[in-house]
Amino acid sequence: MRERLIEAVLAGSELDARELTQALLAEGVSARVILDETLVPAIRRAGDLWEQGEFFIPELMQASTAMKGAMSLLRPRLGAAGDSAGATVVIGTIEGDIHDIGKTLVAGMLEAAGHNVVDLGADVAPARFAEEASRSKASLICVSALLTTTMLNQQKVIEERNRAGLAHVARVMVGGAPVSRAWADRIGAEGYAPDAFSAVDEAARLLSLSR
Ligand code: B12
Repeated sequence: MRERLIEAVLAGSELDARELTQALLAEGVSARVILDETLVPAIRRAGDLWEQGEFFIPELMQASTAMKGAMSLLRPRLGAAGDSAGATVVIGTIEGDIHDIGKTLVAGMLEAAGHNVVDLGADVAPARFAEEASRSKASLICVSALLTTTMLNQQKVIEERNRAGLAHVARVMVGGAPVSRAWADRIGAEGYAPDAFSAVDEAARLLSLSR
């Protein structure tokens, strides 16, 4: 059934992807296993097919829509054992970048951990993160980037945050496939996590610094 779910994502069939996800859940397979061992490999395989010239952007878009449909069933079940301090978190994908699957997963995990998440979506201007953090009194700003070109703009979020006088109020956590701890250190981001699961622990660490 997992192979069929991978096929459904690759075929861009949201309906099938949702049905198969539901069936796997009914069989008792955990949401995390479905995500890690089926959906994430499926979207990566779509990326490989794209690199090999077998997929074009529309196929990749359909695959991501199918993946998001399946993910919406998993999100309420991805309960994380993190800090449920109920902090306000502002999250978005940086300006110039429309990749939002990973960001949405991180947002879902933080929500599952008990935080109040304000999701600004994708292609978000650096100043907008700081404005929203100020408006919603957020203690954490999360910035996703999937492109080596757009990750440069993550630094601008930190500059805008500092300019708004929020340096000691709202910590910044960065992430996304090309992002690393070394990059986070270089641009002055307080936090970094390689995936949505460790993002919950990293958020708890950063929030404990703020207290
Ligand atoms: C799906 C996809 C798309 C879809 C996006 C649909 C959507 N709504 O998101 C579409 C088709 C639109 C797309 C477009 C493009 N794409 Co694209 N895309 C991908 C693909 C195949 C998968 C990305 C994905 O969703 N992965 C699955 C998620 C779960 O993983 P993730 O995003 O890494 O997120 C995890 C972690 O990184 C982390 N994380 C993510 N964000 C955050 C944030 C924080 C705060 C934290 C702590 C953690 C964290 O946690 C997540 C969950 O565990 C990748 C290839 C790949 N293998 O990654 C290419 C890829 C990212 N795309 C690429 C490119 C080049 C493009 C285009 C420029 C193509 C073009 N010529 O038009 C455009 C960009 C348009 C733009 N301006 O943004 C390149 C980037 C190369 C680079 N290094 O810069 C890649 C790597 C493909 C490749 N090998 O060349 N793409």
